[in-house]
Amino acid sequence: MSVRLAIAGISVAALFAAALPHFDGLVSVRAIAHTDHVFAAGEPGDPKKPFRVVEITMTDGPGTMSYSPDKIQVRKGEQIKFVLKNTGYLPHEFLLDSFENNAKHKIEMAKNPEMEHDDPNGKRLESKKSAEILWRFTTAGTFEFACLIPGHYETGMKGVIVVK
Ligand SMILES: [Cu+2]
Repeated sequence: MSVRLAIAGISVAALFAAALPHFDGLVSVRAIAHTDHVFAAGEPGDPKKPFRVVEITMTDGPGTMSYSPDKIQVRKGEQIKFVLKNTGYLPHEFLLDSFENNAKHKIEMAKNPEMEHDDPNGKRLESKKSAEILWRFTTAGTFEFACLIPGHYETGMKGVIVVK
């Protein structure tokens, strides 16, 4: 009996030892797939602190796709609650990042068009759906929000946020 328990103890330890490196591997692969963030445009907001609401509508029609508004100005340190509404017929996304990160991410999306986003700085919305992102802009600069579903950015789904 005691021998059997000892064997069980060893196998459990071995299982943990084997599982841990795999777990680390999975975490880092996911981080890479979701574009090496450290967020460029600031950080996820704190719902207990004041925020300003900015509603952004995503639309599509014959030969057009856009956000309205597509230019937003915020103060450095300000929190914005983005209320995103997809009034179009297609799915759209809103990814808030640096121009550089969005450009890299766009290449990844071209390889994996069905990549879906539900991140602190990005959402994918089906037609007629809405979602919210609360964000604190901690860094001055010009940032971008974009839909990286193949073809959408080129058709006009991009906008600019100036943080001063
Ligand atoms: Cu789109």
